[in-house]
Amino acid sequence: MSRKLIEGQLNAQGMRVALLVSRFNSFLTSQLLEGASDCLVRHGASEADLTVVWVPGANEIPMAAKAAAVSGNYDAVVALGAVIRGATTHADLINTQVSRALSAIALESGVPVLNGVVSAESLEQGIERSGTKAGNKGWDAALAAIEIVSVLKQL
Ligand code: INI
Repeated sequence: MSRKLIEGQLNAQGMRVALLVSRFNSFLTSQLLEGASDCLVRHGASEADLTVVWVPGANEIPMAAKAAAVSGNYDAVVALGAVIRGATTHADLINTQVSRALSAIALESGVPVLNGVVSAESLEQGIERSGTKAGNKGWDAALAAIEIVSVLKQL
């Protein structure tokens, strides 16, 4: 008997996604938003099925993520933020709290919540991860959203 295999299809057609974006470091997060939207649309999502939600900072992303996840309106929630370590004393705390909260919301709600929050040591590193030489973490999170939504549909 052959093994059963479940793997994600990278097709975002009909996928409804909430894109949560923090205004803090918006020159970076706006690039993450462009990367995430571009990824979803290029994989078949319709612009009309994407909802962009701006929140003050990374700390506020989980609150909006919870509301979006339990609303029943979205197949996935993609969190986009940028926390620069050199710029604040509490960056580690923000990163830890946000990533734990996002995982908990996904598990509790059953709706995938993808973490596209850039955590960088410096502004330069933040720029590198927001659409320059180290790619675009927004795109990566959106692609992971497409894949996991497809996997969960098959389980
Ligand atoms: N918010 C961020 O999204 N990135 C940061 O780097 C950051 N720093 O450096 O402090 C940041 N702080 C604001 C925070 O997310 C909240 O908006 C604020 O604390 C109000 O709750």
